[in-house]
Amino acid sequence: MLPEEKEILVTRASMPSYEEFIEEIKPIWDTAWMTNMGEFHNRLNEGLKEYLKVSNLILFVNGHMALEMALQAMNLTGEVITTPFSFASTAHAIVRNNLTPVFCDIKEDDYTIDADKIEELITDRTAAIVPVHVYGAVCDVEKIEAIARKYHLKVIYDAAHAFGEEVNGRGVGTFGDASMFSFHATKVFNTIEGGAVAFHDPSLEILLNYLKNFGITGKESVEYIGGNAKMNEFQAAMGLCNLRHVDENIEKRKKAAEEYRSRLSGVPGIRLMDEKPGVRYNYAYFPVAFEGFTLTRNQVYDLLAQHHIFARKYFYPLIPDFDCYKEQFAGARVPVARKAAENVLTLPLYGELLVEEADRICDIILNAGRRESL
Ligand code: T4K
Repeated sequence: MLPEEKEILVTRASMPSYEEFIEEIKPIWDTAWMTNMGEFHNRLNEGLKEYLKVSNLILFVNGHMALEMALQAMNLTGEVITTPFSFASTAHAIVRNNLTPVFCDIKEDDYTIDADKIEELITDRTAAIVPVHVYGAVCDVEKIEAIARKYHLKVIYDAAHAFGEEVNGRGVGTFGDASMFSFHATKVFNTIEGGAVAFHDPSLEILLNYLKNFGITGKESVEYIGGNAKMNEFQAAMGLCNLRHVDENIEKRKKAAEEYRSRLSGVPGIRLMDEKPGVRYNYAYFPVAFEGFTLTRNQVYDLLAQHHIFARKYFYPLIPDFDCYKEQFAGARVPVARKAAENVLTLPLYGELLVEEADRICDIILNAGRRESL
């Protein structure tokens, strides 16, 4: 296959070598212990606490259930202020807890919730804020903390995209009351499927552990209406392997991301996401906004697809415009988020993406842009 015919998807899961994984899971055949908080689960839990620089962490079967159960553990009622510019999971976790999402607009420079617009949405029913570190851009954590303190609100971050990020050396999962990380195959670090909640109040640990195991509290007692959200031993084993390589993986992503940045920054009509000083980024996604470029976002998407390059429109449509929400929320006043949903394309980015491939993607976009402007 010619290099220009090779299919390039938006991401490609990072995996250890076949031999490394097989060696890792061998002991499971001795113990036959495959799930329910086994040895691999517990080792990964400790390893991740250290890597993420958080004091309290509980593993889950996936990021979505982690977020749902973090919200359940907070015992909230009423409204939750959140972003419309995210994956379905964020709003679904709120609604599935019988809470009402209130959509706050986002910032143009990094697509995170606009903290200056939160206060005007607070009512006497507001219980919490669920911001998202979307694409790995860290939210305005200080402003959000000040608002939460002033109005006695809980803050639960959706940090699905922010694995391993730090702000001035502090783990991103230490902000707010809790943070959810996703370890899905498409993420910077994966356990095939998986997730975790990092949290501030250590007394939540017992409750979260009960909730993920049906609310069972003893041999003959069930005190909570929990679910089944346990990470199994094979997932944890994949995590233990991937954790050994995650720094190397982030370095490789960084190289491809830097190539995109150097080729695309300063091009009229193309806007790249701002990077803030003091943040250790993980290069999870590379979003590009086409605003007044010679091609629209959708034209760039189609053009790349003709070259077997499958970028993605994360996050289109906007959550309030989903079929399941539009009746109630399509009127949400979120113009910046609407514009982002129309204009942003996330380019392929993963550890194995070669710098030359990133370069070729830029060539395709820039050459077509030049042709159109003639
Ligand atoms: N909050 C936010 C902000 C999130 O973005 C997500 C998940 C969540 C919460 C919930 O976390 P989890 O419960 O998922 O842990 C993908 C992922 O399924 C989803 O985890 C992720 N966000 C979302 C942004 O992207 P799709 O429907 O776009 O995935 P899919 O199947 O099209 O895969 C994308 C590309 O990834 C493929 O083209 C190739 C590559 N891939 C995919 C899979 C499944 C692999 O290389 N290996 C694989 O096994 O949702």
